[in-house]
Amino acid sequence: GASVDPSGTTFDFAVIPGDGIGPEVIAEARRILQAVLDSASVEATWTEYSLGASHWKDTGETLSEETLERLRGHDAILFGAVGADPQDTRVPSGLIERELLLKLRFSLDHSINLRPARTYPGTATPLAGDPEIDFVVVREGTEGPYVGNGGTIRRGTAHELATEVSLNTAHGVRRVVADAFARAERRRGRLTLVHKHNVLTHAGDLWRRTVEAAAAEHPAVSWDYMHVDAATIHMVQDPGRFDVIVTDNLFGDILTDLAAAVTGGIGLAASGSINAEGTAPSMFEPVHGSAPDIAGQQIADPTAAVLSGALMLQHLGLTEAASRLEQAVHAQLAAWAEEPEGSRGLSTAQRGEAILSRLG
Ligand code: GGG
Repeated sequence: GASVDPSGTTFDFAVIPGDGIGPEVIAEARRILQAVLDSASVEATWTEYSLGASHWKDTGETLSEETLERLRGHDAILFGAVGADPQDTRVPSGLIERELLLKLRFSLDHSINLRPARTYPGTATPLAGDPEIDFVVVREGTEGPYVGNGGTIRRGTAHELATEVSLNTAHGVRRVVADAFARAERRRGRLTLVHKHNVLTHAGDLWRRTVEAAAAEHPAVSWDYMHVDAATIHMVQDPGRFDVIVTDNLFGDILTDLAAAVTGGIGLAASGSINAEGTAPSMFEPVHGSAPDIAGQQIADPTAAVLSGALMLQHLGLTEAASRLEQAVHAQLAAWAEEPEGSRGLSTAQRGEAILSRLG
């Protein structure tokens, strides 16, 4: 978002720590965010919401209309991770992801899923020559094949038929493409449309024409087109070529996992689910899940949650606070990179403490 003068404004945050390691990493993100906001003299209130698999087991609520309405009133949502332990057969598979996480993204019209992919000091990529990577994937968040536009007939028979129709609207494509061009303008001025328009000709045509129209309005941005299969190769062989990638919901889902892998892991991957028109709060969360296998042990890395907090500040126009926070993370990662043991053996809270100490 554009920079704002935060004096006299109180930011009203909702926090959903969730399940597993969610509460552990969010506790660190929250105290670091509070410190950054304090030193910028920005007032903030935090309202914690108990939601997730544990909450569902306790109360039967996945996400009620009443909770959704309360969430709508906040400026932004900081989200940890949700999901049941797969061993726990009491929680139906996918219930929490569908009825909480996807419901939030659809109900709050999170049309833009933002996932920066970058290397940090000391993070080893699995790629030859450890290249420096810094691109952002702008994934459409409310359309494509994820809308539940399908059905099944003759289920269980040899002639079963299932459809899952991808939905692409001019409005939906236009707003994500506009966001991506605006980001490219603020970055290195390059945009890549990723699709598969040689096969998915109808949706591909809409995406391509939309990008062409937007390009005419953003002459400072140069753009190219890449088939999604080619994009996976380039992301591994030459990721430095990308600046902003814009793509649909499904391709974006897959590409952002690949992007997290090539940049050195999911432990640092942050994301924002953004309401483009500002009609409901945007939500910021680490890409990682609830990791029930390591929950409660204080060994999870809170960095992705902290960096998601930085994205939240950036989105709210608190640009200086966001870059101070990012710089603190960089400085601490660089310091660990110089130490023989690095951050090995440090608890979640010790890692948070270390980043906090870099805020100066
Ligand atoms: N922060 C992302 C998130 O919570 N995603 C849901 C998810 O992946 N759940 C499955 C899991 O926690 O393993």
